[in-house]
Amino acid sequence: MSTLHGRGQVTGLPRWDRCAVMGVVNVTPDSFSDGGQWFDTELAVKHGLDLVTAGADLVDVGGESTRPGSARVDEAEELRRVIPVVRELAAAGVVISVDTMRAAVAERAVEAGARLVNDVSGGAADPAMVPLVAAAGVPFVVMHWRGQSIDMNNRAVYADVVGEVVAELRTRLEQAVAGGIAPERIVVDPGLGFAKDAGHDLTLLAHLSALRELGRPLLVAASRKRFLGRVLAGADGAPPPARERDAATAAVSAIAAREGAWAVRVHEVRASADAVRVARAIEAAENPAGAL
Ligand code: PMM
Repeated sequence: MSTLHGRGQVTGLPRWDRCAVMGVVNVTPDSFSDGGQWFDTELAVKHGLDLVTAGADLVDVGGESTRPGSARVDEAEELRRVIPVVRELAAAGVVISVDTMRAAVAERAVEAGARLVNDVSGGAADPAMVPLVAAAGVPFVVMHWRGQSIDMNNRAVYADVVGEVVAELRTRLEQAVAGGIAPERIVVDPGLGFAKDAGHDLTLLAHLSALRELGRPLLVAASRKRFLGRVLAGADGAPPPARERDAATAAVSAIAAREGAWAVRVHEVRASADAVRVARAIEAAENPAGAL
């Protein structure tokens, strides 16, 4: 079944010999899965360090919730939440990614030590983002996005979700490259749950190899998302709470790693760190010559 023809490498980041694990620190009061838990600089920093101890290769720090229906936070508040956490974790030697749609936040985060800019809008929300990332020379995550979270569920309309997501991501990728970001610094992400219903997310996961046709490393961020709640729902149709979706998240991590994903983005790191190691061991058994 393997589609492992190399998961790719991202210039400007360490090279991992397996699917990497990106741990999430949401410095927000309202993220859907862990909102409020780390809404304090000291707690957020400690949580980031704990994620590294649990096996995270890099830590994604965000200060704005993107859950469906959420409104934007203002820039000053986003900076206040994110920058001290990025600075302290980077100073401790952690590879930091900043999850932001704002160029000003990305800029300050990079100055504070962030090494990757993770923009869920793929550069679409802020026209200053692509030029900033190009000038800073840092890697950039281009996620599939069809508009702000406040009304994104209305945009979950596709005739062919895989074909449309690939085509729309390709356009964003080309715009990022045209704006000066080196292709070898770009990661692509299908944006599970963003303008997608559970069926769309599952279909995309069933066709990860189509996304890899974009020729860039792939980030898969399934952690605790609604589609897992739907899959795990009991007979009454009620989904388990977000925090009870970590075993299912790790199952996706194993599958994504086997499908050649470059990284998985998860809230609970330990199980996914184990999952990507198991996938790596199977890969090594499959390709004893080590063609990664
Ligand atoms: N999802 C969320 C936040 N940031 N970044 C990327 N690259 N891909 C995603 O799918 C993504 C993201 C929302 O999840 P959270 O609020 O639970 O962190």
